[in-house]
Amino acid sequence: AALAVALFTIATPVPARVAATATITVDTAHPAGRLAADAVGLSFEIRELGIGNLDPAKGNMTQLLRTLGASNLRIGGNTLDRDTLWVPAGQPPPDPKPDWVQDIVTPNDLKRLRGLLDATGWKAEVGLNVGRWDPALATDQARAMDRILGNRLVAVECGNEPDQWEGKALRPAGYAYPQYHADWAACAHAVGHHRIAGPDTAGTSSAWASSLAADERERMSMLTVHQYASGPDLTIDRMLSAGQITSQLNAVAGNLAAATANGLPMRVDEANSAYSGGVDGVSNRYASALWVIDYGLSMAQAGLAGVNIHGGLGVCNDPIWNGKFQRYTPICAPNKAYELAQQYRVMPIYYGIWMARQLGPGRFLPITIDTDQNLSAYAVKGDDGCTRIALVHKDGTAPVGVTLTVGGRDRSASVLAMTGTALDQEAAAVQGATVDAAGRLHPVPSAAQVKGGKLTLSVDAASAVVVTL
Ligand code: BDP
Repeated sequence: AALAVALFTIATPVPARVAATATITVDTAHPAGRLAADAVGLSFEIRELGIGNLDPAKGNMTQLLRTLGASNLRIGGNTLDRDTLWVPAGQPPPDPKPDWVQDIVTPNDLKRLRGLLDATGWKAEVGLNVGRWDPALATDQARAMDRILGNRLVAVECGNEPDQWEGKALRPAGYAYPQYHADWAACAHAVGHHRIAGPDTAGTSSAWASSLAADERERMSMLTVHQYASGPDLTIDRMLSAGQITSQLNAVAGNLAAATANGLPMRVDEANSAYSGGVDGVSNRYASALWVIDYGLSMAQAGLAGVNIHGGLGVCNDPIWNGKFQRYTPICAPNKAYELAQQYRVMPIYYGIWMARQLGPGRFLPITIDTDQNLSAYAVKGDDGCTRIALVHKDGTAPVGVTLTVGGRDRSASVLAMTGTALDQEAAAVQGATVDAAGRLHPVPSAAQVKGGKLTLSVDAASAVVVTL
C-alpha cells in the first residue's frame, strides 16, 4: 500500500497554474464625474508653428488629428519663452534678430493653425512669450489670436513653466510667486479677456498654481500644470507598476482641490512619460501606450478636465532640435524628407491615446474590481446611451480571464483590443489594424455576448480592451 501511494503521488501531474482572473462589476445606475470629449488632447512646442508645421495643406497631420477625434491642442513648451519671437502683420523680422531668437511666429502661422483646427474640429490653447516679455508684442499677438483663431481658441497661456524661469536665467535670483503674479497680471492685461489658462508650472504640486487659482479666478478660464510620470530614470516596470498612477494622481490632488474650490476646470496641459525628452526603450515603446490609457482615464476620473500629451514633430528617435530628443512624441516622421512633407507616422503612445478616446464622452460609472492582476478598469455611460468599459492589462506574461457584470438583457457587445508584440517593442495595433500612410485607422471590432448580465472575455497579456454595450 505504501508503494502504491508513492507511485500515485509521483504520477499525479503538477496542477496547472490557476489561470489569472478578474471579476469586475459595473454600477450602471450611478453615473458620476464627466469624461469630456476632449479629455485626452495633444501638446506641441510653439516652434512647430514657427517652422511651418501643422499645415492642413500638407501631408497627413489633418487626418492624424481626425483619427483621434476632435480634442484640445495646446501649443507652448520650452520653445515659447526661450526662442520664439512674435512678428506682427506687415512687419519684417528685426535685423539683426536678438540672439535668443530661434523661431518667428506671425499671423500667417496662426492662419495656418486655424485651417488645421477647422479641418479637424480641434480647439487650441496657445502661449504668449512672457519669459522674454514685450507688452506691445504680446498685446498684438493676443489681438491676432482672437481675430484669427476666434472660437477655436480655448485659452491663452501666459508663458511656460515660470517656476523654472529663475533656473533658466529668464528671471533674476529670488523670482517667486509674488513676482510671477505681477508678470501674469501684465500678461492678462495684454490679453484683455478672461480666457486665460495658467500657470503651466513644471512642478505639478507647485503652490503657484493654487495661489493663482485663488488670486485670479475671475480672469482665468482654466488652471494648468505640467506632469511627467518620471525623470530620465523611468523603466517599463515602474511606468506600469500599480502605484505609478496613484502617485501621479496624488501629485496633482492639491492643485485640483484649489481649482475646484475656485470654480476652475483644470488640465495637465503638458504631460508624458519622462521629461528631458523621454527615455529610449520606454517612452517610445508599446508599454507607453498602456500607461497613457490609464493616465488619461484616471486623471479624468479624478476630476481633471483633461490632459495633453506632449511631443514634437521631427524624425522619430532622432534629436528634434538643439540635440534634444522627444522620445515620447506620439507623432513623428520616418525620415527628413517625410518630415519636410509633414508626412508622419505614429508611435505606440498614439494608439493608447486613441483607445482612451474611445471611452467618452460621457460620465464615469462606479466599478468594483476583484483581481490580483495588474489590471485596471474604467466604465463610462456614454452621451450616446452606450456603456463602455476599458480594461488595461499591464502584465506582459499571461492572459487574464475577465468576467464583467453589467446586468441587463442578453445582448451582443463589440470589442476593440490594442495589442503589441512586447512591452519593450515598438509595434502596436488595434484589432491588428495600424495607422496607414494617410493617417487612417479602421479596426474591425469583434463581438462578445452578454448572457445573464455577464460578459466573459480573455484579455491578452499586455493589452487593452474597450467593450461597447
Ligand atoms: C518641459 C517643457 C518641454 C520639454 C519637456 C522635456 O515644457 O518643452 O520638451 O519639458 O523636458 O518642461 O521633455
